[in-house]
Formats: sequence, structure tokens, C-alpha cells
Amino acid sequence: METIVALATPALVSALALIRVSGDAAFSITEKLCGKPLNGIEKPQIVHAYLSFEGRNLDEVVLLCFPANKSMTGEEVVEISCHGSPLIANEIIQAYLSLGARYAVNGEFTSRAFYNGKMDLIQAEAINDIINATTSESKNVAMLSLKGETSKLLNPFLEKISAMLALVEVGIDYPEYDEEEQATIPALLSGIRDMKKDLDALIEKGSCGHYVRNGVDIALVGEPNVGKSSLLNALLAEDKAIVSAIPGTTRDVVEGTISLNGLPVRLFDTAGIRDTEDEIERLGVERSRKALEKATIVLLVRDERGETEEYLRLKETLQGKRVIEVANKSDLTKPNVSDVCYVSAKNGDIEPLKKAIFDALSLREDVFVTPSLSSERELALLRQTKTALEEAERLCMDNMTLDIVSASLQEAYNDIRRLLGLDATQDFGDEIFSRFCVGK
Ligand SMILES: Nc1nc2c(ncn2[C@@H]2O[C@H](COP(=O)(O)OP(=O)(O)OP(=O)(O)O)[C@@H](O)[C@H]2O)c(=O)[nH]1
Ligand SMILES: [Mg+2]
Repeated sequence: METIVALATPALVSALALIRVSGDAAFSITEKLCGKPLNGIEKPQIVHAYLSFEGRNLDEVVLLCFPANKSMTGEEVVEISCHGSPLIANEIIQAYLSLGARYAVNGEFTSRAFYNGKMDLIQAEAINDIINATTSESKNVAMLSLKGETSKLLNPFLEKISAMLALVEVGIDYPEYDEEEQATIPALLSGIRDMKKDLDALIEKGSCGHYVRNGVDIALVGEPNVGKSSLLNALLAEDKAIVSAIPGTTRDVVEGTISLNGLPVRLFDTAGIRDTEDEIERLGVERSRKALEKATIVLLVRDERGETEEYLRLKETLQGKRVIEVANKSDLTKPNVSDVCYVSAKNGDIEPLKKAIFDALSLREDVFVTPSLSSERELALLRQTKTALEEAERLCMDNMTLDIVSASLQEAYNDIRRLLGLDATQDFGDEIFSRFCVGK
């Protein structure tokens, strides 16, 4: 493979920078720059060296040299730890480019690892998740994927379907065989139904895992002065938004991020919604409406006045959204309605709201500590697998022949292989890895 090079650390002044090189000529180009023999290295080795090119000293570096059979990409890899100056890093990269390497594209190191069979697609995607995770919990779950724990969830499906397909084959090819060794429609049907149940559980868990992986957007909406900004500040434990007794204080959307027991949450405090003559406030109200459209959960906030006409009107427009009704200023009233979350932003009494958010997402504790198939790609393929199984179930019920049922089962089998990235084409992989950054 062509030799690729990229800076793996940010192009900023720092203590050290790391440059990564991978490909057939990784060792031979490095030899030219450091003047030390590297070809023939059989296990990972640390080499101290001075790099120079065309008579110029580049830097004193530490080289981590991995032979192809012991590297992350499955090719010769050299990781150059140099002094953390963008200038030095660039000079080293330019020297590699002059000697035949080319600059890596996004995610190319990981995609090579994938195509060289060093990891499956779920593991490769986990690398991106680990780097982008914003809470320890989401990072820990991504680590499970990297270790292959998530991929393992799919093995029982592959095993069950291939066992079924094998029995069907026997039935089609050797109809004279013992009944016991052949697939029968009732046996297939029960196997398919069991798998569908397991798949449903996987999809449900994955949908929750999706929130842990990607976080949720939560918008605070309500009439002016009910305490939305005060609630935002209480949730963030920080005086981020301006609070005042004057209705119409907040105009722009104010954003903040928190980890809610490990769940990454992006909060959007918005302008109080009301009809107004004030041009700036009106623009603010428009932004509030946009923010609530995007939100996964809407916190519909009211105060001690309870359900006002405007509140009910707003509630009406939120049909079909996940809404938590929040009664703020509970220090001024006694809770008297169920299904409403009583809080006091002023006293910092917001625990019930945190619980309500978890409940609204049906989040169980185990999604923070166990693997799940939770990316959009994974969930889409799981749903596709389910459709294929449903089709197989329907064909069984219609008493179709084994070969027809078998085609749907094969479809389900292929979907699961696709989940793992088996049989992936180059275009398909390029699409996925383009979301990575250079150097990964
Ligand atoms: N007693 C009491 N007062 C509160 C509470 N939360 C907020 N307030 C007061 O209510 C007033 C309005 O609070 P804000 O947080 O600015 O209300 P808002 O909904 O953001 O208002 P707008 O930005 O104008 O839409 C302020 O005087 C707050 O001190 C609470 O829990 N209890
Ligand atoms: Mg406000």
C-alpha cells in the first residue's frame, strides 16, 4: 500500500507532537531520514534518532517502529514523537512527502486497519466515539465496542441463522433424509420468533445507548418570567444566563452542556414565549420555537400561577414531542397535581427533574456500563435485519416452501454481516471513515 503520513496531534505549540506514518515504505523512508537500519525489525521497537533531510537537521525524535504483523494498521507503522512545534512537525511531514509518502485523508489509518482485518467496522467506529465522547460513561461504553464486546452481541444471530440455513439446505438438497435432520416450517418459525425477540431487545437497548453516545438536546420553554433561565443555571450549577424579575429578559438562546449522571445533555434556554410588540423580543421568540423543534426533550416550564391560557396553548403546539411539564417555584406553592415535575430553581431543588429526564428517555442504568449497538448505521441495519426476519416469519405462516423462507433468512444474515463491515466495498468504507479526522 502507498505510504501515508499525518500529524496525529493538534497543530499547536506543545511539549510533544506525534506524526504517524503507515505503508510499505514507512521503514525505508524513515531509514533515509534517521540513518539507522529499521528493515528487519520483527517486534515493536523504540528508536532514538536525529532526523535530517537534504543536509538539514530536522529534530531529535523518538521513533516507535511497528512491523506490519504487529501494527494497528496491518502495515509497517512508524510513530514519530518530535518536539511540539507545528514548524518542526511540518518539516518532518514535508520530508516524508518528498521521499514518496502522501498525506493521509480523514480516517485513513483506521480504514486501513479495518480493510486489513485488524478490526471490524463496529470497533473502527468506536475509535471515533472514544475521541468524541464528552462524558466518562459514553467513553467507557465506546471502549467496550473497541474491545469487541459490542460485536460479540451479534454472534448468536449469525450462529442461529447459519444453523437454520444449513438445515434448510439439507431439506432442499436431500429431501430423502431423516425428518429430524431437516428444517420444518414450525421449527423455523419458532427459531425466527426467538431471534426477533432478541433483536427487539437489542434495538431497544441501542436506542437508549444512542442517547449515551450522542447526547440529548433539551430545550427550556415557557412564558416569560417562569424561571427558565434560573433552571438552566441550577442545572449547570453556574450563573450562565441572566436572570431578572423583568419578563422578557432572555432574548437569544443560551446554551450549556452538562453530564447528567453520565448522559451528555445540551441545554437550550430560550426567550419566554408570548405575543409581543418588541421587535427584538419577537425575534427571540422565533428562536425559541426553532430550538424546541430540534430538541429531543422539551421542558415546558410554568410557575406558581399554574396552567395559564398561554401555557395550555403552548402545550397544544407540542403534541408529538417528548415533553416534561415542570412546575417551578415550588417554594411558593404546594404540589397538587401529579404528572408534573415540581422544582425550585431558587433553592436548587431540581433532583426530580433529573429523574424525569431519565424516565422520559426510558434510560436504564445498564446502558452506561454494557455494550449496545447504538450508532445510526447500526440501528438502521438492526431494523433492516428485523424486517427480513418478519418477512421470513410471514412466509412461514403462509406455508411457503423452504427455499423461499431461506432467501429471507439469508437477507437477515447479510444485514448482520454488513453491521460488522464484512464484505464491505471500498466506497462504503470511505463514506464511513470520511467522518474521522486526519491522523486517525
Ligand atoms: N421564588 C422563586 N423565584 C424564582 C424561582 N426561579 C426563578 N425565580 C425568579 O423568577 C424571576 C424570573 O426568573 P428567570 O429565570 O429570569 O425567568 P425566565 O423564565 O428565564 O424569564 P424570561 O427570560 O424573561 O423569559 C426572577 O426574579 C427569579 O429570581 C424559584 O424557584 N422560586
Ligand atoms: Mg430567561
